[in-house]
Amino acid sequence: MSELELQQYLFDLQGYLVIENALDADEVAALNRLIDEQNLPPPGKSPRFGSAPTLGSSLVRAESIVPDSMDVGERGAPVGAGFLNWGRPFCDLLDHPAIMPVLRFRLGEAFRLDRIYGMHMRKGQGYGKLHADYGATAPNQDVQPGEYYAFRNDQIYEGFVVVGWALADAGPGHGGFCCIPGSHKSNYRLPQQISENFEESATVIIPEMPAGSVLLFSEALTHGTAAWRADHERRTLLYKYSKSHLVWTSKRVEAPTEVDLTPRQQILLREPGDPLRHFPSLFEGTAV
Ligand SMILES: O=C(O)CCC(=O)C(=O)O
Ligand SMILES: [Fe+2]
Repeated sequence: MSELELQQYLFDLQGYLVIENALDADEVAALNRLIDEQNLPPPGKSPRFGSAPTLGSSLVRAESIVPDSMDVGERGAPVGAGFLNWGRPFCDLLDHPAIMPVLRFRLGEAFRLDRIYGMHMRKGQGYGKLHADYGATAPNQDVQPGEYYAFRNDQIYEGFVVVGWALADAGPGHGGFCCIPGSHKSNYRLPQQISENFEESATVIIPEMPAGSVLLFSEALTHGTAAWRADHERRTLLYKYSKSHLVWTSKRVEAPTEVDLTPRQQILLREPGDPLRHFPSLFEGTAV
């Protein structure tokens, strides 16, 4: 069985996948140095930094979704490019070879970057609660069905894949990203008994992610953020991808002014469009 087949199996089974050593120690250090240079305020009420686009929508209904107006530490213009403006290493993660084959399997040939933000947390900091953006536990259950694609129980089952780059060690002893493995396939809403005490629930796990690991997960997975327990600061960069015709917000991540993107990276920032008709393949003439 090839490595990709193994990754496909695990992603499908668990709703998430961790690839260790996707970045080497020098690459992790370079990204951390560039973040340090931003002189961000210490992690505050919201752990987010470097977001794009900034949302702040009054239409946000889900309590679990924190409007980006709560973000702190925004620097660099235009604000619509977020941390992509902080240097080429952030842009090179957009289509890093470790993630492209997995994203292709989940999202097809044509997909786009919907939004980005970083997460930093200090010891003792908690955040959020368990949530899923698609499926039985999602807040969008009552949307009207669309046309020509399969809906079960009028629910949206298509979704997003989140890519999270660990720039500091994270794992069961530290806190950070947590999830209920396999919950992207669940037919029932998350029971209150689990959501109320999710950090104590045996069904909720925190994957081991040494610095340099990359995490991919479906937004249909029930997931959240466990309180940070480590002495060192949590640092994760999140890149959220969707099929080319799907969007989360009416705003877009803008191209950075400080870095020239490659043609493939530029495709990721295009306006949404029907796959391969109004949005090109990301894999034309490439090995991955
Ligand atoms: O990495 C985390 O703490 C969870 C972030 C999250 O909820 C998300 O990306 O949707
Ligand atoms: Fe989330």
